[in-house]
Parts: sequence; C-alpha cells; structure tokens
Amino acid sequence: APHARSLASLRGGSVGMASSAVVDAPVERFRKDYALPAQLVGAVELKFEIFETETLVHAALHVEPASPPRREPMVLDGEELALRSIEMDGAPLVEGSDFTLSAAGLTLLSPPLTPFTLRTVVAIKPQENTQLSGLYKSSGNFVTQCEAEGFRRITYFQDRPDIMATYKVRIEADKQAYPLLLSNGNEVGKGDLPSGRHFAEFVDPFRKPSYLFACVAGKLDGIEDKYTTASGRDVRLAIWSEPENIDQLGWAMQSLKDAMRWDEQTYGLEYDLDVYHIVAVNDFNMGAMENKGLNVFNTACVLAKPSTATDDDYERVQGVVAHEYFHNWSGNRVTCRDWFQLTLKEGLTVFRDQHFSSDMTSEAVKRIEDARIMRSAQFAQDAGPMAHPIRPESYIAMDNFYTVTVYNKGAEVIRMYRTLLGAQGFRKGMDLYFARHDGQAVTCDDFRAAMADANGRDLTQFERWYLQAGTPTVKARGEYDAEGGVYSLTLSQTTPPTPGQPHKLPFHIPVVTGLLARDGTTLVDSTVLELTEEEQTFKFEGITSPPVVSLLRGFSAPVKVDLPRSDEELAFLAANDADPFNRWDASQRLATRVLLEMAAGCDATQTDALEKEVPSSLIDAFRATLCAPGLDNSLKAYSLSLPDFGTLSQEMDPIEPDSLLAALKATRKAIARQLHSELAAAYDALAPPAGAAFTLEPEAVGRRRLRNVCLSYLAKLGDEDRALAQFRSATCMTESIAAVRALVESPGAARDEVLSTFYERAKANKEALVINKWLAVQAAADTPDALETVKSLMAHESFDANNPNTLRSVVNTFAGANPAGFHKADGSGYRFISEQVIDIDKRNPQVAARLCNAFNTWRRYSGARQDMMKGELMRIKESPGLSKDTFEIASRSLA
Ligand code: 0A1
Ligand code: ZN
Repeated sequence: APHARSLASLRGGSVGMASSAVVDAPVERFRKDYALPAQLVGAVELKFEIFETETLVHAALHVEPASPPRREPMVLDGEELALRSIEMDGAPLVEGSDFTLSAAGLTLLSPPLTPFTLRTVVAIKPQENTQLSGLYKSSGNFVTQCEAEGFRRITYFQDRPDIMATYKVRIEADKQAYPLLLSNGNEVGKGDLPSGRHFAEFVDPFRKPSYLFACVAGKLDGIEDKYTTASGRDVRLAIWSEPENIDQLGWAMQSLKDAMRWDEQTYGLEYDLDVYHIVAVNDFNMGAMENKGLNVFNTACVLAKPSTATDDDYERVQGVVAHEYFHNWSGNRVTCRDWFQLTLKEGLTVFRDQHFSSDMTSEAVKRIEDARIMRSAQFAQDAGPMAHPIRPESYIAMDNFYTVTVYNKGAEVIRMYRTLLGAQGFRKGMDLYFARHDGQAVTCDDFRAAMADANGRDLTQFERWYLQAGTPTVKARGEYDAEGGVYSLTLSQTTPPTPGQPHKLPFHIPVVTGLLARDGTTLVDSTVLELTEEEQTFKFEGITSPPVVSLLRGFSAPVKVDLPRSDEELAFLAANDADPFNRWDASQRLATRVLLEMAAGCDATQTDALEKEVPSSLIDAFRATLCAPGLDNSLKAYSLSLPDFGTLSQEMDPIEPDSLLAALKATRKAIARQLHSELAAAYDALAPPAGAAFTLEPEAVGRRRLRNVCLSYLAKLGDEDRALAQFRSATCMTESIAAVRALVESPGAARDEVLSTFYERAKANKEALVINKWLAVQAAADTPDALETVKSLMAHESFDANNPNTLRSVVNTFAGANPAGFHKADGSGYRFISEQVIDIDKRNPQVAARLCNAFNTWRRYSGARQDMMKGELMRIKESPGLSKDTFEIASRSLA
C-alpha cells in the first residue's frame, strides 16, 4: 500500500531523544529579516489520541498560497516528533522527493500554487517531556504550553505568530484517568468510545496564532461562576485544580470577574466567547498563559486562602489573573507579527494589569512596588550583558526574552504614552488601535502610529524607546532668581553604552515635576516637562520663595535622576512632598547614600564599629516616618525598608559584597537599636484587633506590612519573643511566614520550633506552595553555612528537582536573594550554581537559562570574584550538549 511505502521511508526514532540539545550551531534570528511565508495555514483540524506510552497527533492543515503565489518550499517547524504518515490532498508524500526532514522540522519541497490540505500523523511522548514546552504531564494531567515555540513540539506547523488559523480539535483519552477534556473555544461534541475511552470536540471561532493553542486532559475539580457582560451576554467561568485545592480558587474567581468589569469600564472591551477556563498546574515554567478561552496557570498564581497565601501572594494572583484576562484583547484579538514585537502584547498587558491593581488597591503603594522591580531588576539588566531594547533586535532562544525589560520596562513605555497624551488621549489611541487591528498580527510601530494618529501628535522620536537599550540618567540643576521670581530647571540626559549600541540618541522623556515652598506648601503642581533634547531649560515664573524641586513624580519615566541633595532636603521631601511616591523615594535616597558611604572602604569584620557610623540624619528621618500621624501604613513600611543588595550594588564600582552586606547589617541594627522603643510600640499597637476576621482591605494589609517590618528590625536585636508569639498566634500566612523569616537567621530553640511546626503543618495539609515558602526562607537565610543548608534542602523529602517552583524556591533564591552565600569569597556559591545550571539544563533549558543570568554581573566584581564567576560561565558554555537557551545566556554574558 502507498501508505506503507511512505512509512518505510520515514525517519522513526526522534521520540524521547534528549531535548533541545545543540546539535548544529545555534541560529541567531534578526528582526530585520522578517518576511511572510509563501504559504499560509488558514484552518487547522487536530485529533489527539492520548495513551500512556505515546500520544498520536493527527493534523490537517488547510493551506492557501500567498497572493500573488510564490514558488517556494514550505517550511514547517517540528521538534522531537516521530512522523507516522504524511499526505497531501489524499496522496502520500515521499521523503526526499516531496519533502525533507531535519531535527528542526519538515520542508515541503515544491508545494502547489493552489490551496491544498496537508495531513500528518506524529507520535509524541508527553510523559517524558521535562522541558514543559509542548504537551506534557504535570501531576498525572496532560497540559500544553505553546508560547513561544512549543506548538512545534506537538505537530509540524508554521510555528510563528503571524500564521493565524481557526482550530477544530478532538481529544480522545481514557475516561476514568482523564475525565476532564478541554481545548480552546466552545465544546461542540462529546461522547464515549470503546475500551473505556471518551472524546470531546472543540471549535474556536477566532483565528489565532499557534502559541495560543491549548488542550488539557486530566482529573481535576473546579468551581464555576457566571459573568454577564455589559452587552448582556452570559459567560460561563470555570477554574480547575487538583481536587484538594478547590478551597483555594475563590480569590482567583473574584479577581477574574473584577478584571472583566474593569476592562469594560476602562476600555470598553468585552469578553467574546461563551466560556472562560482557568486550569491550575503544579509544573509550569512561568506564571501563567493566556491561551484563548483556556488559560493555564502555575498554581502559585491561582491558589490563595488566608492560611496559605500572603498578602503579596493575593496581590500576585489578582494581578496575574487580570493580566491573562486582559491578553484576550491585548495579545489575542490583536497579536504580534513576530516575536521581536513581544512587548506589543506584554508591555501593554503589564501596564493594564498594573493600572487595574492600582485601581483595586492603592495607587501610591502599587507604584512603589512597580518602581522597586524596575530599579532592582530592570536597571540591573540594562546595565549588564543581557541589556536589550524592549523590542530586541535578535535572539537565539526566544524564551530568553521574556524579560523584565520586555515586560516591565515595556509597561513603563506604555505609561509614558499616557503621561504624554493624557488619560483621554491614551484611551483614544487604544480605541483606534483595536479598531484598526482587530484580528491582525501587528507591530509596535502600528501601536505607536495609533497613538499618534488618534491624537494628532508626532511620536517619531518616541520610537527610540523601542530601539535603544539602557537606562538614561536625567541630570537636573535648578537656579532661583529671587528678583525676577523665576526658577530655571535645566535637564539633560545621557544613556550609557550597551552591547552593540555605543552611542545613544536623546529619548523623549516625560519628567513630571512639582515645586514646593520651604514650608512644605505647593508652589507649582505636577507638570509634565517633555525632555526631548540632550539639554533643555524649563522656566517657572511667579515663584515667590526659593523652591524645592520634586522631580520625576510617580516615577514618570524609567530613568535615573542625578540631582545632588543634602540630607536635610531629602528628609524634608520624605516628610512633605505632595507626591507619595517621591516621599518614599526621598527616604530611599537618603538610605542609599548612607549605605554606600558606609560601604566605601569599610572593614566588613567590624560590624559593631560600623553600627556607630550610621548618621543620625537617617535615624531621625526613619523615626519621623514611623511616627508620622495619618500616613498610610504600607507607605511607612516601604519607606522604612532599606534598598536591597541588588539595587545598591548597581551604584558601587566595583561591587564589594562583604562591605555592602556589612553596611546593610550594621544599619539595620542601628535602626533597631536607636528606634527600639518606637518600633516595639508600633509593633504592639498594630496587632490585629482581637477576633477580627481576615480581610484584604488595604488598611488591614498595610497594618500587617508595617507590623512585619517592625518585627524584622526587632529581631535584629535578638528579640525572639515577639516573633515566636506572632508565629504561635498567627491567623494568616502573612503573619506566620514573617515570624519564620524573623527567626531563621538565629540558631536556637525558637527557630527550630517554627521551622518544624511550619513544615509539618504544610506536609500534613499537602500544601506544596507552602512548603516552597519554607524552602525559600531557609535558602535566603544569611548564615555561615548557607550553602550546606541549601544542599540539605535539596536532599529533603519535599524537594522535587523536576518542579520549577521547588527548584526556584531553593536554587534561584540562593543565587538571587542570598548575596552572602552566592558571593562567598571561596567561590563555593558560584561553583554550586554553575553545577545546577548544567544539571538542570539537561531536563529544563528554560529554567536553567534563567538561573544562568545570576552570573551576568560578573564584570562588576573585582579580582578573584570576577575571575571565578567568569570561569563558571565558561564551564557552562563549554559543557557538552548544552541547550541553545543556556548557551545564549552564557555566551552573551561572556561576549
Ligand atoms: N504570555 C505569558 C507568559 C508566558 C511566556 C512563555 C511561557 O512559556 C515559555 C509561558 C508563559 C504571560 O505573559 O503571562
Ligand atoms: Zn503576558
């Protein structure tokens, strides 16, 4: 039979082969090379036959030639697929003459110039898929992850976002083991099959790129609800998890409904299908995924109840649920033409979820939290070897570019449009963007054009935010002319070189500025100054007394500010600025200056002497903040928290971790000692009212947040009683984990009690996410034997080396949140992390590559540390069989 003949010529054995090992040299792809293929898949039919030993994927691709047709081969991506059959319009194809196969896919050598249907059957092994990309198994359930390039691990396809098709999907599986079958869109059929199997069929009426495909086959329980859209359509909402977790789904459901309402009210955007599913899985490389009508979530971003989730976890669940929901318009209805445009959907959607969270909680608090991420993580990325514009120019592994730059700086860029155009102008731009591009795969330039056209503005220069990497510094110098009553503010900008970009052109920067009188009253309200040149002077008239300038209010642009200030001026702003963000910022600047001055050339072993060096200006400012009447407790908490190692180290050259950590430790102790009575009084006064029910009201969250900051200071002086009492009487996870954190660095009975009680409780309740917290607190602890602790955690019964959440809790926490352990002078921390990168890479390249970023700062260290970090990077880069993901990070870092 022709079928058998074509089968005989097929390559069989790629199933189960070692992952995305670099067989050929890794290929770098460039934004400038974009071209639409000569054939386009417009409709897809898929059938999954799921068995324990393999899954068969039957695909029918309905292909249309581009117009006008071009005589070109058709390239279909495919990875780790065993081709079982292939035919075109009913006729079998022959390898060599009709098509060729490689480790990267299948090429049809001379496809027809008229429409045709290509049918393939491939076998895949989801149960052996540890990369968690494509179809894989998590805790016994089948689930997919296709962004960015996972669909090619399911079937041969043009796996790129500009190929938008309709999907009809049939899933067949054992009914008892996998009672729940789901795919995108509406269920159009289901029934039983012989041998205890069953099937379900789905149609998604919206054309979509392959990265938004999803299917699920599993044994899951769920909760259901209903949402009526603004135009009166009913939508069924369902959230699924492992049966023991369904008591933790209510918050995600509430967040989903809040997000649906918010998008209608804020942007006039309604949901478009009859059903919206969220499926929670234990094993997931990222936070969550916006597959059309069928989101798949990391349990860490869905599950929440007071006894297991902290206030920060609740905020994350709310933000991520909203984020994935908002993608239905910003990402799914209007998607990206190519992966270089990723920030088109991600920057915009992060901006939307930040705005939503801000509306649901507190604007000032949310802004501080978002700016902290920018400063600690994004500015650091901009200053290192992985610096890239929010729209990168090239990649080897796209998965490496799901970065804080593309996401968070991308969101800051969207925020700047809104600052420049005003809320109404921004809305007009959004309306035009969706009206023009609904159903299309478009570019960042299309978005910028919509903003410009809707507002009659020239945003040509604004493109530089998409073209140039690096963090600009805005230098500000003011001059007051008392006679003329004129204050002149001269702003200038510079941006340091980044890899491949030695010279930068000036950005279009909105600098929101206000002026205060010396008595704290407002002289000039917040005004948007548009800095577009290298240097500009702005004049304020009618200024009757010498002003204090408040610059970059609300962090109006992702830039650094260079403006020399006295301690007194910073303390004044910390107490008086009308902008709450800048009040917080002034406290951070004051602390930063103190810490960096102390760290410069200090003797890191003399902590007692160092403690005496902490200036009273800082202590007084912190006292004033702590005791300020009427100030929001969350704002107090953030103002009283010192900048972290990552943020501070960016301003130290070279970075001397021992001195910086000693300065941090000494300053914390000095604050604890000199403000002891105020901290203790505040701690006691902030106790939750007896018998009060748990609530997430900002007031209650702020109370817990500030109380825990006080506790962490008090613990520095060995006050174990309060922490132990808090642990024993805790009514929620925010209280108990803070108590554990306060005690974890102090060996003794109190520490042992809380750690073992915490673990045993989590184990008895089978709470994997809580166990991860227990692992992470210990992995971050600054103790002399930190690395031994981490190694023993990895040998602990709860440790699962294949689960990304567990791995991150221990290994990434050690590399990223335990600077004393990671940078230990003997190099043991570096060696350990490089061994982990190499080992994890064999199973999960995405997780390994992310971990490898820990070495990116190597050039900022001096002497032996620099040599050792570089040495580990070289070891990684040269290790045999390295994935392209980790290869890319290591080689960019060394370049
Ligand atoms: N689009 C998702 C993020 C995501 C990206 C890649 C993934 O697998 C490699 C998974 C999720 C979001 O922005 O939420
Ligand atoms: Zn996203």
